[in-house]
Amino acid sequence: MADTRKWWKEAVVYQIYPRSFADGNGDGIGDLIGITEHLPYLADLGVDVIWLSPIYKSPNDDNGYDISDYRDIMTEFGTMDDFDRMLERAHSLGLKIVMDLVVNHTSDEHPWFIESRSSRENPYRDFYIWKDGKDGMPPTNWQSVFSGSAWEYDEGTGQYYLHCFTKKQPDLNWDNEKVRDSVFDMMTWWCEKGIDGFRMDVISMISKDPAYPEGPATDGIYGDLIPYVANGPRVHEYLKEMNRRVLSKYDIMTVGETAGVTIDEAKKYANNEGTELGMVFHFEHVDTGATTTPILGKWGYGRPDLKKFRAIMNKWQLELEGAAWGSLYLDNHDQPRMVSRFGNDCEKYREVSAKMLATMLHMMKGTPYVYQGEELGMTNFTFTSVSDCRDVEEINAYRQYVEENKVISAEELLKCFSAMGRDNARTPMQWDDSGNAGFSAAKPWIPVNPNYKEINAKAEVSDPYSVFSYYKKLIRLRHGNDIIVYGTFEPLLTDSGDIYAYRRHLDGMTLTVACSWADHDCPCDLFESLSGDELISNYGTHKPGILQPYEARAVLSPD
Ligand code: TEU
Ligand code: CA
Repeated sequence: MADTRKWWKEAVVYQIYPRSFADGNGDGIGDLIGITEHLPYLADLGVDVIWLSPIYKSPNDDNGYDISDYRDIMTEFGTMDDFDRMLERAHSLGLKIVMDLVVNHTSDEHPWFIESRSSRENPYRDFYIWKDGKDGMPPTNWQSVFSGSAWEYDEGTGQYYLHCFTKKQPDLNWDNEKVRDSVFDMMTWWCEKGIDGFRMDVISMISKDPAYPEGPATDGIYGDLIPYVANGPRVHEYLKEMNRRVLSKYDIMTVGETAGVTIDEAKKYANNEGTELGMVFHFEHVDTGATTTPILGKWGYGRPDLKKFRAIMNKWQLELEGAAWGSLYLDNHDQPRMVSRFGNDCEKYREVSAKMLATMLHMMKGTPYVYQGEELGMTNFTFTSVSDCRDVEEINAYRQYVEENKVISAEELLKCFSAMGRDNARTPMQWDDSGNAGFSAAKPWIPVNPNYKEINAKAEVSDPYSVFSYYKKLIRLRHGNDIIVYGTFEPLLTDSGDIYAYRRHLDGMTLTVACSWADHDCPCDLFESLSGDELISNYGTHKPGILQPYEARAVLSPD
């Protein structure tokens, strides 16, 4: 089925991590007033949609991904009035607002869970997943994503509840239709408020394998839970029901964060018939990095290999064609900074490699996502003490691997955090070169990256050669050229160890894109015989037959 035109296919999305974006009331924590004040900055950048990481009432065990009231705002972020003002201001600037929908789990402080754990007979008992232990052990060997068992024993009622993430994030039981009714009511309530869509947190995990089998061993103590919780037997049934009962009634954008998704599954979640979600995030390309593996799991780091990375990206580009819509991202609040990881954040190459990666991504097919600070070329942070870390994933890993199992030294694990940790993306937005990077008058909740004096929005907005100005141009190009949105994808130079190149095709036109991942000149003759317009490049002058270090070019020409 051919691509039907949709506003969200033509859009560029900007992700805000509210805690770290802008502090409006001077307490060191970002908030809704801070966001509202900076909306003109986003309108200037030219993005269409803002995705807000969770802003609901939460005890913040996982920075808002643990919700205790879906219809209220986190105290630190402001009030529902602040939200309404922000939404109105955004709409008046032509910006849409997409909410993060976290419904695989709630907080253990959500009234549903408080009821559920109060007794086995409570009407809310079946809102969550409770099981008996096996010989004094948890029901299965599953390890939670954030270390330790995925099951927590509840003294009061003598059973275990499932939590795929922290023990303060109990999983909802989607097999219970009352859970689905409650979630769909809540979603309708937000849609009626006028929001423009949902990003759905780990929505691929809402249907569990009813057999609850043991997982394949991970580190000797625990087993992997992903095969039994991701893409489960009823997930598509539930999403179709959600679509029928809520999504189809509004002209909204939806994107599923689908942990463990394969291409075949993605074709179902984001099918072009529109019976489930608009698009999905997959993880294959951001899981390519680990060339050094001091310990298990995500903590292996090392520069990703272009060949592997390209093979994954190309496969998704080609296989989703005509079947489903994709999303394009390298950065988000769960990933290290892309310029540090895939580019080169040394002084000489930071800007040019950030622009190269942006070109590579924004000229592909799919809806691009820009994560706050990415448009400035913000970099990773160097963690030298666990006291600088705020992420529950890092803190738990430190406890498990350094303090308890002693499988890695503190120094080595901090190196892993500096390369791969989620806190890299969560340091405050760098607005200007004043104290705390202009993020807050008070001490920020998480350290500021000391490079804010050189890397900040104030300096970049007025500089036509900045990373910011380059993103502005990329976004404008997408809005003005259907070929960037709807053109088909053709891989080029698939054996090259240095250059990522491809073509896009639409209506007798060809867009040729080449991006160098190398810090030296590389031969490339793709542009020599083309007569067309250069849409964008991160270099002012070119060398014939050569791509210079991290050079990127996109040229539009007739077929
Ligand atoms: O992430 C879920 C997920 O599958 C991963 O991105 C995971 O968080 C990461 O690999 C850990 O390193 C979502 C949210 O984006 C994340 O911030 C939350 O912590 C998580 O769900 C639980 O809600
Ligand atoms: Ca604040």
